[in-house]
Amino acid sequence: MIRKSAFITGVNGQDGAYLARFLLDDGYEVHGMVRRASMQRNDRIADIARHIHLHYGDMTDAGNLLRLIKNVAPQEVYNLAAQSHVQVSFDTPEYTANVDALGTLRLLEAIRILDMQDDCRFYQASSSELFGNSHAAVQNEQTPFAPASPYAAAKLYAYWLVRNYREAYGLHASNGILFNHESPLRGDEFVSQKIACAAAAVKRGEDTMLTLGNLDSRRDWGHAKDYVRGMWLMLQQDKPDDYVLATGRAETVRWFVEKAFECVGINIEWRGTGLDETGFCVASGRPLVAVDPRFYRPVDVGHLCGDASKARKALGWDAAVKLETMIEEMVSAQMSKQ
Ligand code: NDP
Ligand code: GDR
Repeated sequence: MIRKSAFITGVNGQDGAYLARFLLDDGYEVHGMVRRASMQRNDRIADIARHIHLHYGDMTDAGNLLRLIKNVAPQEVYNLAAQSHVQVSFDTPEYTANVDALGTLRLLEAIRILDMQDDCRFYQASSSELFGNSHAAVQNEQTPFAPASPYAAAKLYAYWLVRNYREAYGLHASNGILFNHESPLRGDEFVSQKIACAAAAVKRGEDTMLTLGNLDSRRDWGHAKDYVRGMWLMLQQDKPDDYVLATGRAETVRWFVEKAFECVGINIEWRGTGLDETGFCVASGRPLVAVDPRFYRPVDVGHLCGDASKARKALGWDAAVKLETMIEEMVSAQMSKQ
């Protein structure tokens, strides 16, 4: 039997690591692109690295991407590489645009120049950040976009390019408009992992204070392993399309803190408001959580909650992992780290 081949940019990121496992389990030949100067090295894929064909590359290097696509000749391309931190995009807007927007253009152009549009399917990691502050209570594929960061603006450019290459050149290219998804492999600088890490540290007896930005922000958090299955499903359809993947449930950052600390047997009580809001351990009275304006964004997206009806109907996709279960998994993974 001929094995299908897939090429994943950002293979050593959270989603890349889950997707690579998923595709290997399905019998794919998996190729992944990593940067020579990667900050996270290949820790997330250490256990499967020998089964993946790893290639050095960078989304800012068009010739490199062209050569990789030519040599690998994949049937499926998953474009997951990105400067993916929203707050960092305010500090590095041009770089974020270069990687997230122009990087996608370079990859699509490689496929077009090589005349591979009939042999290769393309997945683009689009984001619920496209909706920004659209003020819709629940967002779906029809909700107008209102990007509120350089990251979201760059992702919006990539989103439209994907639709344009689909219409102009007949490329099987799909956007997955994914709401937040987390896991024990989530980067330390994202709020879910930061909270899970702090809850475990307090449980271990460390003298630490969790400092956060906007506690009122509401997000629709799912589990990465459910979401990579959705990416794959999009590329198995006869026709390309754009799909929202979400759980349909939104909670605040404050709620996430309470649940994560409950996992280690600590109840949090909030006192004060705004910058003075502090989370105390109910049992000991010790302050454990404080607000630090350094983590405020110039503009924040206050409420994201997705409607994945289209993906449920067309792809048979659903978010299987319950939010509470995922938080327990993340805290427990942090507890087992020393
Ligand atoms: P991560 O930040 O965990 O991974 C990003 C990956 O991109 C890393 O492998 C990183 O490698 C790579 N990368 C960054 N810059 C470059 C570059 N210049 N050239 C090549 N590779 C690069 O993100 P996630 O796995 O969480 O997300 C995957 C994708 O999905 C991203 O595009 C993200 O924007 C998008 N997304 C994520 C959501 C989520 O909730 N997780 C929701 C919606 C969209 P390195 O080790 O070298 O830094
Ligand atoms: P997000 O995720 O910006 O939604 O982007 P993040 O976890 O960074 O923030 C979620 C919300 O929490 C608030 N927040 C904090 N965020 C961080 N990182 N650190 C803090 O200390 C903190 N305190 C409060 C934020 O203001 C925000 O409202 C993620 C990324 O994976 C993107 O790549 C992806 O596109 C979107 O999810 C969907």
